[in-house]
Amino acid sequence: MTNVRRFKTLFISDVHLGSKAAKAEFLIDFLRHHEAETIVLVGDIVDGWRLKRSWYWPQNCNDVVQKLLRQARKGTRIVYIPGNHDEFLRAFPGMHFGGIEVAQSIIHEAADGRRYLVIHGDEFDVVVRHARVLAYLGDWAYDLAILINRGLNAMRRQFGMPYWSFSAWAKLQVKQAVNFIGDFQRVVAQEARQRGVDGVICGHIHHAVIEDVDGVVYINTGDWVESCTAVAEDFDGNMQLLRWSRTIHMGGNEIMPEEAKPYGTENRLPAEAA
Ligand SMILES: [Mn+2]
Repeated sequence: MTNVRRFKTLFISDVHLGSKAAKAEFLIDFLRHHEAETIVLVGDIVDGWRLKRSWYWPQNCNDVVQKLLRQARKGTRIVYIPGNHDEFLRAFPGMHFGGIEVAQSIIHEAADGRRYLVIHGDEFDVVVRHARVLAYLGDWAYDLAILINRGLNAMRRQFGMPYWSFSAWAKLQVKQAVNFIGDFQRVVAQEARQRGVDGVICGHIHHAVIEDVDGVVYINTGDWVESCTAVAEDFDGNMQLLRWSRTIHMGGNEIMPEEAKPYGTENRLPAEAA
């Protein structure tokens, strides 16, 4: 029998369904063993860019969608915050489909009263890329860079241009890539501070972690391309990182159970699909 762990909230991002790297089977297995009152999908769940180039949608991608829709029918609140790879959904803020609500970003109030800004994170790509110069120039430059980022994305959408890729850039500029995670964390934490919340929950850079960044709780949900991580809030408002490391033997049906382990803070560079 499967034993199910119940949480107040689950945060999941960067599944990249539609790309061959997506670990859909692992996510289905994870969802079988974890339930929550609310599930927040923190962007890049579907990889629209990949699908546009060539259609790849095996049955297990449907299974993930079905599983989530079934949860919604059973009363789980599901919020979908689009990322840059599923930004086609950004045209529908406030929309509901199959019981799933779409939002640009949300403020999540945890059981302990702490408030978190929940956002995918690509909104700050331009800022992160030029974080060092901007820090030197000051607040006005930050604000301007965020505006430019928004404008560039709108233009790309308009002309059907592919999204500028973080990981491709990070690979080209190895030296900067080393500083990249820290820059991203500081920029996102600064946004949270400006909005007067206690913390931020985001995805995008495929680097799962919970840590204090300049007095803000910085939480990154990681991904289901490599690390298979999610963030769970218990009924007291405690946030924890879950890593789903069960081994699935695809040949037979047997599953080797292994406890979901808290994810360490090992340093690694952003993965392929960010
Ligand atoms: Mn992303």
